[in-house]
Amino acid sequence: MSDGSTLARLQAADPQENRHLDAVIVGAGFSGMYQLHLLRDRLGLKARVLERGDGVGGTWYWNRYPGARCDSESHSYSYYFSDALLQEWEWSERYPQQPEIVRYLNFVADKLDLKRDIQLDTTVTASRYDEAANRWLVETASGETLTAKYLITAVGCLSSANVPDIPGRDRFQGQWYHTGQWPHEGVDFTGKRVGQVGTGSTGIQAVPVIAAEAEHLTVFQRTANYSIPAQNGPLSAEFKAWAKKNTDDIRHTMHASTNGHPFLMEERNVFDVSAEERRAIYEKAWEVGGLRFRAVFQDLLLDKAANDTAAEFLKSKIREIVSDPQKAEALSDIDHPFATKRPPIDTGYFEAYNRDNVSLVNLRKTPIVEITEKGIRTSEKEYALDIIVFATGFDAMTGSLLKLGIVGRDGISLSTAWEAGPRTYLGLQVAGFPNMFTITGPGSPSVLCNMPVAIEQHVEWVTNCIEQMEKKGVERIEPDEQAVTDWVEHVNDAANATLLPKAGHSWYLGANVPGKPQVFMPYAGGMARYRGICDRIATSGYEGFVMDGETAGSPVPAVVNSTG
Ligand code: N01
Repeated sequence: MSDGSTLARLQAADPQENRHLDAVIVGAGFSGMYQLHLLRDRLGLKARVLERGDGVGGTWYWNRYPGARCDSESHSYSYYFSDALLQEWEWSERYPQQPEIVRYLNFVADKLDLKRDIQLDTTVTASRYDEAANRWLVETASGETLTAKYLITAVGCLSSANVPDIPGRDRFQGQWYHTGQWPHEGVDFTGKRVGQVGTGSTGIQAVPVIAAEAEHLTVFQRTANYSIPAQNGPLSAEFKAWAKKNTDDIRHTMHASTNGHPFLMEERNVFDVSAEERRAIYEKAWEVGGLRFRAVFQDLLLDKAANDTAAEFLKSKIREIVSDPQKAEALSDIDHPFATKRPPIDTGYFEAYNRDNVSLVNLRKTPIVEITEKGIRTSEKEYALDIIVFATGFDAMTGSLLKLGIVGRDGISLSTAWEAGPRTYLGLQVAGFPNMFTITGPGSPSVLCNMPVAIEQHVEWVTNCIEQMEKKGVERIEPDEQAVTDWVEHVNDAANATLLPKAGHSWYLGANVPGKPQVFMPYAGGMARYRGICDRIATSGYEGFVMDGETAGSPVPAVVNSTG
C-alpha cells in the first residue's frame, strides 16, 4: 500500500526508487523495531528504519556504562505481542543487564528478519514536510534523501546526552566520558583516580562498580537521592517456568497497572494502617526491593504527609547503612518527596560509601567552580583526577526529537513550534506536522511507565491509525490545534494532581538542562487510563485529529480524573 500517484511521480523523477518509502522510522530500539515489524509485516508497507548506531538497541546500544541494568523486572521488559518470542527467550536475572538486553533485541531483530530494513550508521540531519507532495523528505549525514508519506520518530526519551557546560572542561588532561555515550571498548579504571558527577539512576548504578575497580572514586553530589535495593539475583528455574506459563496474566496486570509494571498498586492509604504496621510494610518492601516499594500504598504520590513517612523510612536506611556520619548526613539530606524524581534502585550503592576508596563531595555546600587540567575544582579545593565520569543525564523527551531538524508545514520548525515547551496531542502528533507520529512523545506516559508497555501501546495505535488511513485513502492526519491545547492542559492537570512537580530540579520538567522551557513532559494520569483515552479516540473516529482537511470529530473528550 502506498499513496500511488505521488509516489509514482517521485519515482519517475528519481529512478532510485528504494529511496521512496511509505514510512521512515527513526531509531532501532524497542519502538522502531516493533514499528517496522507492524508496518512491513502486518500492513505490507514499504518501511525503513534509520539508526545512527552500528547496531540495534537504541538507548541500550549507547548506555554501556559500568553497572548499566534495567530497573524494570526482566520478565516484564520484553515484547508481549508475540507468544513465540516470549516462549523462546529466557532472561537470566531479575533485572537484565545492558549486554543481555542488546542480545535480546538482536534476537528479536533476527527472528522477525528486521535487519534487512534497518539502515545502520545513518544519522538523520533534517526532515522536511513537502506539502505539495504530501511527503516527508528525510536527509542523512551521508547526503542521502529519503522520502516517505509517514515519518515516525522512535528516538527514545533518554538518548540525548546532557554534558554539563562546566568552565574548563576542554582543558582537562585526563579522559572524560558521559554514561550515555560510553565507549564500546569499555574504560579501564584500574589504578585510576575517578571523579563521578551525578547521582541519578545511572550514577547510583555506576558507583559500586567503578568503586570496586578504581584506585579512588570521588562522587560529586548535587542533589541527594533516595534509592531502594534492587535485590537482584539469578532467576530460579521455577520463576522462569512460571513466567512462561503465565504470560496472559502478566500482560493483563501490566496493562491494568498505573506504571505498566507486572504488579498492581495496593489499594490502601498510608494512614489506613498504624505506625508499626506501616514500618513493617516498608521493611518488607525494602526486602522485596525495586520499584515495588512505590506500590505499597496508593497515596504516596498524592499526599505529602503520606509521602513523608516513606521518605523518612528511606532516609533512616541511609543513616543505618553509611557508617561515616558526615557522608550519611550528606546522602540523606534529600530535598524532594520520595519518587517525585524517578526513584533509582541499586546494588550496593550506599554500602559503597563505607569503602576507604570512596569519598563524597557535597556540591550544595561546595559547588564545582571549574574543571582544570588536573581535575575538578570546587569552591573548597581542587580534586586531582585521571578520569571524569559525567552521569549527568539527558536532554530528556525533546532533545533527540529536536536534533532531527524537523520542519513542518509552512516552514515552521519543531523547535519553533515547541519554543515554550512541547505541545502534542496524546504525545502522538504535533499540529502543523502532518503524518508525523512520535512514539512515546512528550505528553504520553512514556518514562513514567515500564517502557516496552508504553511502546507497544503507541506502536499498535499508530499502526491501526495508518491502516485506517490507507484503507480509506486518507492522505493526511494531524491534530486539531484546540485538541492540542486541551491535551496540554490535561497533561498539566494530571501532573498537578500529584506531588511530581514538587521536585523542581527534575528532568521530567526539563529543569536539568539550562535554558530549556520548564513544562512537565510525561503524562502522569496513569498508563491504563491513557490507553483507554487513546482507544476511545480511535474508535470514535479519531476525535481531535484532522484527516484530509476535515475535522474528524470534536476535540478531546472530557478530561478524566488523575491519580498519578
Ligand atoms: O540522569 P538524571 P540519569 N553539576 O538526570 C546531576 C533512566 N534510567 O542518567 O539532581 C553537578 O536522573 C544531577 O543533579 P541534580 C531513568 O528514567 C533508567 O541518572 O540535577 N551535577 C543528577 O544527580 C532515569 O531517571 C535506568 O541536582 C549535575 C545527575 O547528574 C533517567 O534515565 C538506568 C550537573 C543526573 O541524574 C535519567 O537518569 C539509568 C551539574 N552541572 C537511568 N548536571 C534503567 O532502568 C546534572 N547533574 C536501567
